[in-house]
Amino acid sequence: MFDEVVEVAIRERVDGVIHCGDLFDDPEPSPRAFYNAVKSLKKLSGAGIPFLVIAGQHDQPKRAEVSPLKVLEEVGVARLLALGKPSTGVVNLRSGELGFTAIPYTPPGAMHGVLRELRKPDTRRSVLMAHLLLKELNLPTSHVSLAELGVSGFSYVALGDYHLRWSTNYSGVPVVYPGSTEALDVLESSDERYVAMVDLSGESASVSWVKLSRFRKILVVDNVSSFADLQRAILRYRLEELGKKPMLYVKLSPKGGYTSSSERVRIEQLLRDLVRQGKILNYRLVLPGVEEVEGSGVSEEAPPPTLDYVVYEVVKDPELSELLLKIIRGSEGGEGIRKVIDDVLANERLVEKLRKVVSKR
Ligand SMILES: [Mn+2]
Repeated sequence: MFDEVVEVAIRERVDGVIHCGDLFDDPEPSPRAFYNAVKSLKKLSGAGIPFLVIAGQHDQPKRAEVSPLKVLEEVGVARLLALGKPSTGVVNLRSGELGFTAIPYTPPGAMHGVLRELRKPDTRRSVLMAHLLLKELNLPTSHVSLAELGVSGFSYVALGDYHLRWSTNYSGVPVVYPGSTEALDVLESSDERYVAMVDLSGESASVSWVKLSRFRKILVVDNVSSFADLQRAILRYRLEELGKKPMLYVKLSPKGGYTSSSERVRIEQLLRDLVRQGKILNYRLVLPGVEEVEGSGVSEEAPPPTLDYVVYEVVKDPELSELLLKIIRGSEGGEGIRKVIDDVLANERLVEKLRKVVSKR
């Protein structure tokens, strides 16, 4: 986790830590997230190591709110190099001057204008920091190539936005996505997280990797067809032995006994209990019929959700979502709507549930 990055920085006595955006996952972080960030960054500044950061889209507040990075700068634990538009300048590190050009998250439409006006620093060594997805990553949301970015002349190119480790060398300049320090999605459930150690003392930059160990794991439980299935899988994972509460990603099998509502209710209950008991951080339950997310890359565009998924996400209750789906499909000419309503009225427990949902609105 980020705290471990700070420990590495202090242990390795680095000159500075650079972060290329999305330090926070939310432009309005929780007090807990703020507290953790300030606590870690204070250790860093206490050790005389500057923290240089640019904004990702998650650090850029919508409307006229204050960016959380601005708050960190105000309390003196970060230096915000670029928030809404690019900047070029020089920072003084223990080892001397470091020139920088910083490109915060920029909407695709504005990117080419930004690149045309980009200036390079006039220093012996310099870093290009940018929050963007390179075309070279081959993602549907990529829109800038290394050639368009114009990396020649920089000593090092530090990139953010892509959550997995990726690096290349472009006409002698190392170009690096170190990846996120935490996995945020099941697509990133690779078991490896790194920080890049960059040495700019020589003629050309050299990069080495430090592997992190304390990141959060995402446990995937596939093909669950019954409550017992899930229970067994969870026992196998030995949750209490993992250093950090994991996230649990549970996929129900399309041909399981879970199709009886009571089985799904039990599965959900178990997952909620695990959260309440502090054994997992959260969970994601995927019902069959939800399109599989394909590929191993990270896409910011989720696949179009199915009706089942949308309804489930709204009510967060398997039994109620099944009922609503019946009603919706019944009105499309499937099972008669009258019969669905009669069934509901015959089920007192369900009527009570519905009453609660309605009274909450
Ligand atoms: Mn981003």
